[in-house]
Amino acid sequence: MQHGTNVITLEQFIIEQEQDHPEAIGRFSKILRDIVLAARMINREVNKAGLVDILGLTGETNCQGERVQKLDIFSNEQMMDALFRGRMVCAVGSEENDDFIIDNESEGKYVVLMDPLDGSSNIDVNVAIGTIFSIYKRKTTSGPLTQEDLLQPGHQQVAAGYLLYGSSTMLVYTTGNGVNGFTLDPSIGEFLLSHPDMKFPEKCTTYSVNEGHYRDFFEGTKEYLRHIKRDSPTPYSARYIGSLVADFHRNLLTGGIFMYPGTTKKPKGKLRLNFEANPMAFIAEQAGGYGSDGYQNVMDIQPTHLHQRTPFFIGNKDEVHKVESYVEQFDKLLAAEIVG
Ligand code: AHM
Ligand code: MG
Repeated sequence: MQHGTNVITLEQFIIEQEQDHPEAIGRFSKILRDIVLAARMINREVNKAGLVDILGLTGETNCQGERVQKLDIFSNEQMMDALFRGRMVCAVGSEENDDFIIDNESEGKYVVLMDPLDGSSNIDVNVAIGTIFSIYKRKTTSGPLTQEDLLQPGHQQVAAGYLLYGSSTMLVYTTGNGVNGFTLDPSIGEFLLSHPDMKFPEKCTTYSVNEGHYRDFFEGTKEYLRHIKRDSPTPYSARYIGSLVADFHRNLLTGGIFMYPGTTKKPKGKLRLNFEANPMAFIAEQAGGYGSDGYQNVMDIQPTHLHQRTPFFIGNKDEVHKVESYVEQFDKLLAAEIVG
């Protein structure tokens, strides 16, 4: 479609997508709008986090025994409120809640999984953080929700995206028709299409991993890391922010691989399959990249519980396949302990 101006707002873009792909987009564009509304509120609080008393620990711990910060709770509440108010969703699974929150009254057909504020250790040091979301359509058509509705493999996602609260605020999302990025123009309060049809650059130039854990990595990961440092004609750059959204986003723009591997202490690593790995893998795939647990596409894993963790390798497709080949060679016998 032709535009008289170069500026396309998110709202205009959504409307055009609905017209061009009515079968693919359907009603979940309403959910996208609800998420963006919540994200604007989160963004506002993130921007003044250093100024107001919302910064700091509540003293509580989340269901996985990790410390919870006030902004996490605020973000979770904003997302929950916006999603349930919109009435398009019947259940939401959040990194901040032990179990799914289910609205039995809702006629909504969608299930949302989210990490309302990812990279929480970076909040109080003014480093980029993000919100990650993943949208599924319920499988059953009526009656109470079943496990089949709630815990679907990632390749069933109908949409996924993230908000990045960085030096500028961005929304990057896919509905299965490529990946598009929007930057918030704070002067008019609108997200504007700034990164149409995002694709990983051909060359992988960066690796991102918390290498402080190197001694605990399994041999396949260690050998891959030795390989890229030893054999690469041009050295890779090491870049690690410690916020998945920010690390992934940089690699998507510049070419790179992000890794959160399993370790001898935590064979399944740290990241969550449903809230972090699957949505990022869907976005990566739509941008020509790939997300793996070292053995398989993470989106092929049938989740068995909401807070399931997985080792995670994501970025340029060939590079992630390269990691898989090292895992295959060195860590094959560990698969039973790690996979799924
Ligand atoms: P969180 O959901 O508690 O914020 O943890 C997830 C974050 C990711 O954004 C990031 O990739 C990872 O934890 C960093 O972990 P580490 O500090 O162990 O390197
Ligand atoms: Mg997280």
